[in-house]
Amino acid sequence: MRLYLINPSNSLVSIVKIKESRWNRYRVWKPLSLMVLAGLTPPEWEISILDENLGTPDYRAMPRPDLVGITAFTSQANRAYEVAAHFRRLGVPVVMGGIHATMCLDEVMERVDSVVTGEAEGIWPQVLEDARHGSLKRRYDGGLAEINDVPLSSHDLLATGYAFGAIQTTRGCPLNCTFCSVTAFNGAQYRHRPIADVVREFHSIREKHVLVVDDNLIGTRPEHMARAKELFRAIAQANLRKQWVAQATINFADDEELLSLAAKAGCSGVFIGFESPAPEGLLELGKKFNLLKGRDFRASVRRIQRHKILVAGSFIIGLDIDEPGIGKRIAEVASQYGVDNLSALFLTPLPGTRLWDQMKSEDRILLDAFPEDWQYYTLTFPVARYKHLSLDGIIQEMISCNGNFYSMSRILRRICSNLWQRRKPLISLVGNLSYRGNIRVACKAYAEFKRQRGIRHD
Ligand code: B12
Ligand code: SF4
Repeated sequence: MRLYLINPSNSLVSIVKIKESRWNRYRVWKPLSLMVLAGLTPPEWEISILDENLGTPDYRAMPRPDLVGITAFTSQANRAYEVAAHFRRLGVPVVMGGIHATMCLDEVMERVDSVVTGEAEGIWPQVLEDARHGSLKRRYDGGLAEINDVPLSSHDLLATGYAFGAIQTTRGCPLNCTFCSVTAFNGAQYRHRPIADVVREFHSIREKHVLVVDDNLIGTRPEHMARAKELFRAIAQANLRKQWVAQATINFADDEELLSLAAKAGCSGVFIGFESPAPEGLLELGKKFNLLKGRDFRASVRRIQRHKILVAGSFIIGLDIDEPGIGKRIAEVASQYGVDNLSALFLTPLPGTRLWDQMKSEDRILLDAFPEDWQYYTLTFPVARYKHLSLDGIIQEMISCNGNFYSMSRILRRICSNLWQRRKPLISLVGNLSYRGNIRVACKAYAEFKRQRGIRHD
């Protein structure tokens, strides 16, 4: 039995455009969901994982599979349907799962043979068994998986072509920010995998650099942090010689022992969601957590960096409180905080989020010709009506934000400070040049987006 597991690409996503900016090579990440599915698949299936981010396979030249499984974020849904249509025309049954299938069940049901909602661990073997007997059901629901039963992913199936491996150690987030789908999809309870499993899986990853995909590796409560410390101790003891990056909330900065253990375990960088330079912005996004303890963000960033861990900060443009000038303000604030990289994203109502419900009820979702318009739900295009910013206006804010933060003079200043503090100047340089290179790619994409939508410069 031959199984294809496919990660569809979205050609509008700049980080997969390696030809246009070679630095993007370092930012194409492995589709971990498909490696998890492969790990759950019994040996009688011959599995190929096809990641279109590395180039579109010539499906017509490939042997006919018995089953196709497709994963998709919302931004990949369009392409997922094209791939599904191709295989269905050949009479091959297609199953789709992942975040988009879960949040937009009806739309997906119309376009594939079977949909799996929720996490796959508890249900995938059943789906395969039914497929083998030609009795696939239209819908399966995996719900939330029993985290102790998450098997080791099949990392060997996607061994080349990536700068980073990928691993997951926890699922779920209690914070439920308005714009984020994680709480809706993975639940509010913070669930962690057994540490021994994580260490064993780390061993099976060939890449020296690894992305820990957890939404918040350290959690929010003291017991979460105690577990993170235990994990870091175990990774350090295993002497894996890996460098890894992860996502965390800003409280990562509050515990010296945690930081020191993370660094010893190989943590080289952390993505932190600062989201808005204004406290009212954080309240609007439901991220009150960042406001706790009257935090000094600059001092927090410094504390992390002292352990030679790079900090990438993420901010959102397009909040109801955001007015013209917000792009430059974010660039200034991110520079003041001292982050090594800035990732600015457009406020985007993703299906299943509180923001989606709110914007839908206020009739503010502008790009709503679905499924075609899903391709723009990459957080790198404006898709809604923003309170104080027109579509052209918000695009100009984004260009100003990135142009400002990634000006050559600012990059040089950051790299000098990295050199001075012996904090991975080379990695920081690659990150900065990758973002800078993508400004050009983004401007081209905005011009095309505006042309298609008939938007004129304000
Ligand atoms: C790692 C990650 C990335 C990596 C992607 C790596 C990759 N190639 O997959 C990078 C950094 C590139 C990335 C990019 C983006 N991401 Co992202 N990302 C994540 C993150 C943090 C983890 C994903 C992951 O690997 N999880 C671990 C695996 C095991 O879980 P899983 O994917 O959910 O898979 C399970 C189930 O969904 C199911 N399943 C999944 N696929 C399938 C398929 C079948 C057939 C079956 C049966 C089951 C099944 O089974 C799996 C096991 O239980 C998630 C948050 C999250 N917690 O999921 C956000 C998340 C998926 N990203 C999100 C977004 C918005 C994006 C971007 C659009 C914007 C951005 N800048 O972040 C881009 C677009 C990428 C694109 N190509 O279009 C949103 C997606 C929401 C949505 N409705 O689409 C999420 C949920 C975060 C959020 N804030 O809401 N992302
Ligand atoms: S943005 Fe981060 S902190 Fe907020 S709900 Fe999502 S994962 Fe949790």
